[in-house]
This record gives sequence, structure tokens and C-alpha cells, in this order.
Amino acid sequence: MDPDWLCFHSDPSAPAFRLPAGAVDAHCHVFGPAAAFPFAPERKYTPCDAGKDKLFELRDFLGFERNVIVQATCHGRDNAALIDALRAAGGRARGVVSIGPDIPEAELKRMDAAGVRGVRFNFVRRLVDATPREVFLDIARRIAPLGWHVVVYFEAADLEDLAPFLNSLPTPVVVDHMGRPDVGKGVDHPDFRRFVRLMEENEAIWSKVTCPERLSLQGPPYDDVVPFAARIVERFPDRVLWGTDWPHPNMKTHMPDDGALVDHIPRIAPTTASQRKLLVDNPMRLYWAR
Ligand code: 0GY
Repeated sequence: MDPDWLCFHSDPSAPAFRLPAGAVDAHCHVFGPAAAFPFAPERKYTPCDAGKDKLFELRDFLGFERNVIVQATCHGRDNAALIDALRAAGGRARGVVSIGPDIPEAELKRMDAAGVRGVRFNFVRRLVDATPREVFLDIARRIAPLGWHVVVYFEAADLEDLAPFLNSLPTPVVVDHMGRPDVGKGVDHPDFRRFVRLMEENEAIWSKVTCPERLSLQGPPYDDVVPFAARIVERFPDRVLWGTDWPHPNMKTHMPDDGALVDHIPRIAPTTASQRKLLVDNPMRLYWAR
């Protein structure tokens, strides 16, 4: 583990907000354990172990029914820890993997049977070496016939350049953490308006309204992030997802209390109807349609 790595919260609080029945934590990861699932040689960080047992324990403690596990960059394109977690979850987890364009068809089918429903394209330079867009497009064409989608992670400053590529993808596209807005600039800044416009103009684009702890400049209780997520939930109630982001890779300022993160949900989705869409209907439609 990196010397400055912060491990996940060892004793999260019980949330006061009661999640609706069937709620999905639609953005979380597994790290190792390294002894069973070694980290990738090309990784940019070495985390603490955070395996499936801990993830499922947290799921039950917080009151979630299901997880969507997203391949973390510390495992590169080796999705073994994720697939192992999906198999152990007994239908209660789906996965988003990292793959190359020449992955054998049989391997895609094996992943699909395990519960994989998407691929992740990462553009964040501190996390990965760049992949050419043609390669990503080839991958998207390979997975589209399976009914999978693409999850993208990028920084707000890169959206203008990336938008034509995102609009060219042949699948639904889920944007991690609202495209990482600079919350210091405010919701009416052209950068965030560009993201809202992208969602307005392309109904295939979804957003995870996740990671207040990562985007906040103020720290808990993350008041400065609320207007951003609330705006996206209000405008696009049928295309938003929520997740804990456990075990919170690369959090250097503090480690969030996962119970407090759940208590953040009613601040960004104030009505029962919007909470149900965000936590149940939307993730079920995208990940458990079959
Ligand atoms: C996140 C955010 C981060 C890391 C990763 O795969 C990853 O390594 O996603 C980050 O460092 O911002 O969504 O977990």
C-alpha cells in the first residue's frame, strides 16, 4: 500500500436515511486482496486490500440490496477480482470491466454470464496511460451487440474535446461523478453548463451523481457539491445513478464515513419518487434488465 494511502472507514455510522427496498450501490470497487488477486504492474497507485467480503458487509450494513462493481485502474485489464466478486454475489452484483479490443468473443460471453454489463473508458491522466479513441471505439463496437454500455471517467476540462467522441459511441454512456465539475466555479459556469447540455442533447448519456467527498472543496458535509448533483437529478431523473465509491481510491484529504454519504442522498434527491428512480428503477433498468 502507498505510504500516503488512506484505507476505507473502519467504523461507518448507521445512516439515518432509510434506503428504498432494492436499492443499488451503482459505483464501488474491489481491491484484491493482493495475495489472491495481484495488482497490475502498470498501476499508478497501490491501495489497501478491500475485497468482496468487506464490500458485501458494507452493502448489508448500509441497507443496499445490490452492487455495481466497477473495475479499478489498480487492476488494469485483469478483471479476475471483479469477476470473482460477481460470482460470489449470487446475482446481487453486476460489473463494469476494462478490456482490450481484441478480447476473444468467448471471454466476453463468459463475462456476460458472470454479470458484466459494461466497459470502462478512463481518460484521467493520473490514473492511466492514454488509450487512442479508435481503440475505445473498437471496444464499444464489440460490446454493443451484447447490450452492454460504456462508463467514462474524465475531468471537466476535457469534456469539450471529448464530447464528439462520446456522442459517437453506439451504446448508452454513463459519466462518472458528473464529469468531475470544479465546484468552486458554481453550477452556472460554462463548464458545468456544457455537461448539462451534453445530457440534454443526447438521451443516451447518463450521469452518476456520486463522489461529493471527491469533488468538495469544503469537506463534510459537502454542501458545495449539493447544487451540482441536485440539478442533474432534477433535470434528468431517469438517467442518474448513485454509488458509494467504496473503498474510495486516492482520497487524500480525508476518508468519508459511508453512512454519512448515504445521508447525503435526500439532499440531492429530495422526493421519494426521485430517490426511487435514482436508487432502484434506473440501475435496475441498466444492469438487471436480464
Ligand atoms: C473512482 C475514482 C478514482 C479512481 C478510480 O479506477 C480507479 O482507480 O476510479 C479516482 O482516483 O478519482 O471512481 O473510484
